[in-house]
Amino acid sequence: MKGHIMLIGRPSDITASEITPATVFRKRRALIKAAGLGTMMAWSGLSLGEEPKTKIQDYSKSSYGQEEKLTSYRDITTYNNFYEFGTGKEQPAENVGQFKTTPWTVSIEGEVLKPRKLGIEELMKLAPLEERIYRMRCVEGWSMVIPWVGIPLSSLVKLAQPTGNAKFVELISAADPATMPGVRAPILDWPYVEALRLDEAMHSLTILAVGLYGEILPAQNGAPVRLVVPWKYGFKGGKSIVRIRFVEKMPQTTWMRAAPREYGFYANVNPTVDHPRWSQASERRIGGNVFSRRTPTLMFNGYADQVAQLYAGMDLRKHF
Ligand SMILES: Nc1nc2c(c(=O)[nH]1)N[C@H]1C(S)=C(S)[C@@H](COP(=O)(O)O)O[C@H]1N2
Ligand SMILES: [Mo]
Repeated sequence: MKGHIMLIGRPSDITASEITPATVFRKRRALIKAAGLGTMMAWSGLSLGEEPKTKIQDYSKSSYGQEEKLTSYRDITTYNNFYEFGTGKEQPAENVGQFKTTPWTVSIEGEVLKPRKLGIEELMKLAPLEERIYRMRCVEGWSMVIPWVGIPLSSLVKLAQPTGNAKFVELISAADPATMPGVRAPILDWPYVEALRLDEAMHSLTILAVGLYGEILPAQNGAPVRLVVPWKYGFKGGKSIVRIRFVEKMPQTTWMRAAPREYGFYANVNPTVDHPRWSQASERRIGGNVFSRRTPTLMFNGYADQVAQLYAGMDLRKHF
């Protein structure tokens, strides 16, 4: 068995928000100092530890999640799981420097009438860009509230025109050893693969995200395009997607291959199905302090009204 954080012991309960950014900024400051870049950055109007941002021009707000308190931009972009850039929570933000997200094409393949390569600019025009504020829950027991900007995955499925044989959609992430240091190590079986049943892919909550907080997605969050499925554990949301393949048989996903007893195909957030090594009954919202209480985890991450019917008649203990 391969060694990686999700497989080793219980996830630590250290509060990320206070500790992580400070550590990142300290390291980055040291790097910038070493490279003599301090004056250059001051010159360009950026302060230390701040990345340039690019506003998304045309997107509309939506009513999704308006009542939620948003996790800060800093927490969302410095506390990440993106093992292609290392297994530490701060490593993705630190290690994405060489990773190029333009130009970018997504290849649509398999059981479709219209296989094709789609440039990221074309993909962003498949449907009106919309902000969706979603609760996100990691299998490790922490959660965030993230204002994504994206399009429904269904708009891409409609463009592809799946044949009658297509039952699942496989989403394959980039795996470039030259620019993704984690890919040079046997952390997982690269490339990272996730998949959905076709009806899950068509559900209106399922989006391809290209931005957050109205800005183009930062690399550490899966630029230029990543999957977001808010009723499932975070690992279903593959980042930096390069191929979308329509298939007849249920794909073996990366985490199923890594640890089939621990990570099932469905990965629906379910407080009554514990991870074999820890409880899933509660969660810790990132951005609190050490005294913040864990809150009860909700079935389907609180989206049961909208998605429970997808699993009618299924034994969700067996199909975890
Ligand atoms: N390609 C790829 N996608 C990935 C991962 C990864 O390691 N590689 N980690 C997953 C996990 S475990 C989580 S919780 C979310 C985290 O997304 P965020 O960092 O944008 O919050 O990304 C998911 N997508
Ligand atoms: Mo996760």
